[in-house]
Amino acid sequence: MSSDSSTATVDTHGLDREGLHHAYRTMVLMRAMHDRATNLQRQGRIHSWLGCFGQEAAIIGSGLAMAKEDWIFPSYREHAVALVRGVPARKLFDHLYGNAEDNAKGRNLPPEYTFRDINYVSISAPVGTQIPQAVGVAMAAKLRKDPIAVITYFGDGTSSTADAHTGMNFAGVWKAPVIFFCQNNGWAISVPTSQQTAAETIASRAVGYGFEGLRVDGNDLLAVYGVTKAAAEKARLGGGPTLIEAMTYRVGPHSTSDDPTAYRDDAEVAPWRDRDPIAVYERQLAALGHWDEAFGQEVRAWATAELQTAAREASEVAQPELTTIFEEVYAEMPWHIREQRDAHMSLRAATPTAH
Ligand SMILES: Cc1ncc(C[n+]2csc(CCOP(=O)(O)OP(=O)(O)O)c2C)c(N)n1
Ligand SMILES: [Mg+2]
Repeated sequence: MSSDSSTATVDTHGLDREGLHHAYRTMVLMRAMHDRATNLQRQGRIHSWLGCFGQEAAIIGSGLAMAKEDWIFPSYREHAVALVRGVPARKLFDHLYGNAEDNAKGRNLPPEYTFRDINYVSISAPVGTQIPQAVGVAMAAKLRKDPIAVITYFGDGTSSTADAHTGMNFAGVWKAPVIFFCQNNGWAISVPTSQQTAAETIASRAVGYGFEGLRVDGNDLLAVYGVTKAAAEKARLGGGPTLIEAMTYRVGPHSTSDDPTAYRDDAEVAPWRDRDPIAVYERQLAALGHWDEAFGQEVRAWATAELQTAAREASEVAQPELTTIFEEVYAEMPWHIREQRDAHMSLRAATPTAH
């Protein structure tokens, strides 16, 4: 399914000019953030960075399709879903710096963002754990008769985990209002998608779980928006789960610890650069009369300035108090944690320079 401007008409699936531009700004911001955060990591200012270079359409198109009340169970590349749901870039940097204003107070690994006010739930490091969790929340919503949908994101590699099977099987049996959004980006670090499954597509697995599965051009924001919106509406109306396989490509490295030249040929990457999701979307917007080069430049300049300010401000915030590592796991601190905290405090008092 594609709504590229090379086809006769561009279907906006009901998005007005403001919504279209909001998606565009978020895409450009996310792309600029990739460069900014990579540089900060190389300078040793942040610990690590996992970007979504080349996957902005899949992430932002699907995120935009979800309603305010819906719940998001992301993997580690979907921070742009938080941006498109109104989280300021500054909050992403607070997390990357692990400063005192980071929602996780520096206690999570850098891609484990958490934004409670927009129902964006933090992941855990083992891939796939978010999938059964999302199904659980979807089931709870169904039992409570809350008319909401839940979306969970994962990659082609993660589609091979036991958690993916458990989550999808359970959701199919109980008709949970959940969308399984698989970003097939060609790679799971250095393992190609061809080694994940003998099935022709990941989407086809949905048949075995008793619900609908479909593939979408993951580099076409409007196509992704359209199918995700339809899946969310179906879920809210009691129609059960949908598996969406968004065909895209991880143009950048897996993370700042990865060097993809060690395991893939640049000839494989080149065609995807030509199908850059931002360029695809710009052509669509231009065909609708909502984009020209001057507007593109204005948005790029805005994004650069926005990120400079956000990164600077976050870098100036103090580190969290060390005692916060003992807090907020239990509503009331149990004795053994209190003992550890007190031992830690005495040690610090005795050796003030050692942490
Ligand atoms: C259970 C588990 N196994 C292995 C890892 C190490 N690991 C982290 S990311 C990753 C690749 C996942 O690939 P994919 O699901 O395709 O997502 P992508 O990185 O392409 O977005 C692996 C193997 C992990 N975090 N958890
Ligand atoms: Mg992958």
